[in-house]
Amino acid sequence: MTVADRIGQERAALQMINPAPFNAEAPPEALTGDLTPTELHYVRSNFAIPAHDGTLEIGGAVENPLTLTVDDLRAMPTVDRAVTLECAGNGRLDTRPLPTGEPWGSYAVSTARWTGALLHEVLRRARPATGGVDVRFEGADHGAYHLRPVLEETRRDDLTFVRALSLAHAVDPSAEILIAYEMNGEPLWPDHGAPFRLIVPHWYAVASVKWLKRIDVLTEPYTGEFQTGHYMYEWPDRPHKTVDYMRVRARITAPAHASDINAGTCTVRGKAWSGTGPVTRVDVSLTGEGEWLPARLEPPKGPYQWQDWSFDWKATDVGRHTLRARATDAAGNVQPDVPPWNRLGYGNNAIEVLYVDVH
Ligand SMILES: Nc1nc2c(c(=O)[nH]1)N[C@H]1C(S)=C(S)[C@@H](COP(=O)(O)O)O[C@H]1N2
Ligand SMILES: [Mo]
Repeated sequence: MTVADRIGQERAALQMINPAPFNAEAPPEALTGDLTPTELHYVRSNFAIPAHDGTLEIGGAVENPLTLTVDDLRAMPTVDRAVTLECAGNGRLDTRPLPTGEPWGSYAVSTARWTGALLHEVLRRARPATGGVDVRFEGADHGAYHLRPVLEETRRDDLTFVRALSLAHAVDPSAEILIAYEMNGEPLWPDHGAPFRLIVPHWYAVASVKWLKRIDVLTEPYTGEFQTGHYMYEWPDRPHKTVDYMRVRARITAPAHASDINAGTCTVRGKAWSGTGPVTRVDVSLTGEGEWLPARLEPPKGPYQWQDWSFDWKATDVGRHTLRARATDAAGNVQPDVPPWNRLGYGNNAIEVLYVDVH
């Protein structure tokens, strides 16, 4: 089988949003389990899958520059974490006016088990020099790109995908940022960043740089296109702000939208997650407005993964019913009813609404 055939097979079960660069949502069943099988994990790439020579350079303001291979990373202490990744553009299609950017529905979210070395241990070996501020992560992927701001939209013929984190975040052992080389127990697939990628728990997945090629410690704050141009909340009424933590959100996985169910007890189920603390409650509404009823919420199975919730609905009234689910996290964040509009359509965590017909 050719590489192209294999990649085609790996993509077959996804809901395509864009063929090139390939962007695709998970199918609805991907949200039912604790972990999303790799072939059902959403894919978001700004450029085509790049060639990668298998080495990772660590340099910039460090005392001990390094070149690592996947074997070097495997020789370091191994950490294994289930991490929910959500694209900051997930839900963009429901925002009005509709911004430009990939028209994501609500399935650019998945949870995989990622295995790798800890970023803070790699950086410790490289010994950041005093005066370090940010850490820059460069992917091997690049291509033509339309830059922000919109008033002066210009095209760059060849831009590389680069993101940064603060040095304090990057070296914080409790942040557990991974340089992952396995996903669900297998070497990374090409669409998910082979041979290795960053995994930044709790952050919108744009921070989790795929096809990682270089890591540089910087003595000035990083201001690149994917840091301060795109992936910014351009609020109409507030200062612009970089996209960071995943906003609290619940999804309903059963019953399906617009489905027919028999009168009787119907268990409404779903997932809930947040980058700003565990989800502490999920409430369900059966009227489309008004009264909220507490759902059963399962405790987190790990620090970075979505939680299950369920609600036994006595669906005895025949007819059409509107269901909503609303999550709250430990920081007190609650989902809004209406998408919080921003120019590029990021962070839509509005309450999901669906209807079902009881017969
Ligand atoms: N090198 C590189 N890394 C990247 C991207 C990219 O375009 N290039 N996209 C980011 C975005 S916006 C998301 S949502 C996640 C998607 O990861 P996945 O395709 O494994 O689901 O990768 C992030 N890492
Ligand atoms: Mo994303």
